[in-house]
Amino acid sequence: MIRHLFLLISLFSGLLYAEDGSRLWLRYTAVDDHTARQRTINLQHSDAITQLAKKELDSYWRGPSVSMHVDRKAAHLKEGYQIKAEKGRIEICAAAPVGLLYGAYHLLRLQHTGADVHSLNVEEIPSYDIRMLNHWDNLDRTVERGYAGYSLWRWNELPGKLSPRYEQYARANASIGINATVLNNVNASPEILTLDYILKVKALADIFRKYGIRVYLSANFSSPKVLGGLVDADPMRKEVKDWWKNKVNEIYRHIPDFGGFLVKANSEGQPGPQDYGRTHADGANMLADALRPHGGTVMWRAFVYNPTQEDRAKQAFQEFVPLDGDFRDNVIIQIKNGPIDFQPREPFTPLFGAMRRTPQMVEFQITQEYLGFSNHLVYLAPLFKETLDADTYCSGAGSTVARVTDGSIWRQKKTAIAAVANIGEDRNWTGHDFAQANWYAYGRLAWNHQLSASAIAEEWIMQTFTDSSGFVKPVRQMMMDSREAAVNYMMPLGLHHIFAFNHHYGPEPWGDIQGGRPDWMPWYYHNADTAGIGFDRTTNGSNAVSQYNEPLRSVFNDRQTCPENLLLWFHHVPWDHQMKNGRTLWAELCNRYDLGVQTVREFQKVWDRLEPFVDKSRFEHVQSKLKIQTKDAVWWRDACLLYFQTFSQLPIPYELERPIHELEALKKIKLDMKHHN
Ligand code: BDP
Repeated sequence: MIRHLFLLISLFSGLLYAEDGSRLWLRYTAVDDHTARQRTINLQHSDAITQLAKKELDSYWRGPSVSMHVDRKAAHLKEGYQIKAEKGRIEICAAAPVGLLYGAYHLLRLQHTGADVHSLNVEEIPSYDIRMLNHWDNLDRTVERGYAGYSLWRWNELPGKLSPRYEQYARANASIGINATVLNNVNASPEILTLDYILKVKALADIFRKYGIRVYLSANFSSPKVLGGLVDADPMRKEVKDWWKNKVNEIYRHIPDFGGFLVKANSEGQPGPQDYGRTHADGANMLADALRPHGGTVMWRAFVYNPTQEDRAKQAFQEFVPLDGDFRDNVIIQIKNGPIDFQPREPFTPLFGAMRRTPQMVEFQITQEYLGFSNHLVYLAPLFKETLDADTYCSGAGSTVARVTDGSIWRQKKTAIAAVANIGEDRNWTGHDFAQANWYAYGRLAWNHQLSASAIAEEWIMQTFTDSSGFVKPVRQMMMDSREAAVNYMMPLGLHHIFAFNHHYGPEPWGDIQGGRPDWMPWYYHNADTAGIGFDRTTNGSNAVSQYNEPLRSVFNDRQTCPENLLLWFHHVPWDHQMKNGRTLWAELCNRYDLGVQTVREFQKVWDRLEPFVDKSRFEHVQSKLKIQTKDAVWWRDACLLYFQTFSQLPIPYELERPIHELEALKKIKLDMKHHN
């Protein structure tokens, strides 16, 4: 009888929640009346955020009674919280209302990861003040580098009609501590700043506020010209400054907690202050002055480069370091983790720690522009951690990127971290069910950059799938291995940017467009010739190594000491160079590509064995994605090895799988993907 009942219930809940991934890691089930009567959720406050915290616990908390209170005196907690559990009661204390909401989600996370909640002594203080997602969403609802369908923001329906997904989005973010969102693409349309759009943005901001999330916008530097009809957008002209002040005031009239602007200026064809002979600081400060009275912030991007003779990897440093100290204190320089562009592996950008008097923040990319879109299973927390834990040596050993940006080395008025979102309108939000883990992991690391990638993977798996160790262990291992696997089958040993032009999906190491920008061409980066392969960034080459502090400069500069996973980033290396394991460079390159392929084949085996643990639809979804990933890995390996072999003139080691493609056939593949550069 009980068995039947159970079956019925699971059938029913199966109907309620088709396993389409839409519930993300928030797969809470409502408590029944009996459980609810066993405990109380106490709260003295009446504001919307704390009421929401109470509602979440009322609905889903199965543990002992909880009382929550805001203690303004506990300011050191910032948006964090303390949780104490003893003698059958739990207390959550926070300095800000949103801290209680985060505390509530902390308890629910413990509940769903099988933790003991009867004895707790937790204090959580977020690593960064602003924990932000950047959406590259256009106003026509296409998403630049987005692989999960159209934009969530239905601009044509806003502000009148509100999709239920806006609130679900906010809740998912709040559950991992994300408190800021930039709604539109950094390649910004000026239109976003028209009153029409401000009212649409306001409608979203009104929903997000209850979840502690502030809205920011990407601003097009030419807006005063395009929208205001001014003759130019010169940041030193009073008329231009006034235009921005009025615009900012108008925004705050509708959105009193508006966060500020994100700006891509003088980069890849975007307008900026340099169009008028002004500096990045002049441009950023003008916007900062307009935002200051309202407490707003400018995130000014350091992703700038021009098709000059100079190594692209050096340009951000060259442009920004001389401006150190010139920026207002409500400007933060937003710096991509690597000096080129979100590659499978890059060293950290040397700008981190090079500006002592300028607030800095990291920008990661969650959307997998260079990592197989939403087709490849690539868990990104190890990549994020690699950057955050990298030592810049800017203030002695231990000056990690995390510490340079979280205010612990140099004080910053506000600290921040950002990542380009992978979210779209797909039912499962991110295209690949496992890409949800990257959104999740980013949020968790933005909250606490000390967490380990493996621990985050584990809690995500338990909440998203099941807590059975027969499932958790192998899946965690697969996730932990996945980033290195992608590096191996795409660009091992420090290779970078050998993607197909434009869409960045498949391999195109031979890529060359007559008259095209060299810094968008694969050969610019791999430099393969009969002597060897790699980009010489040593003191004899482009000298990018000199932008790093000692001892890194010397370590990177010497082929013998350079970490092998960055060897071809910093060196042009002869094919017969002997690697640490005794293989030649050529043999090692072949081995790495092969290892990448073998690893994803292994993922297929791991996943197939786990079928009993997973619902049918998600099982099949991931299974079919793994097939694509394996095919792509073979494609990558064959394309790169066959092409590089035309230079090395050496056989692929005979113990390795043989290529199954012809180079000439691979060269003909042209995918129809509509994205620029
Ligand atoms: C590159 C993307 C391009 C973005 C640019 C950016 O290919 O679509 O506009 O970065 O970050 O990775 O501005």
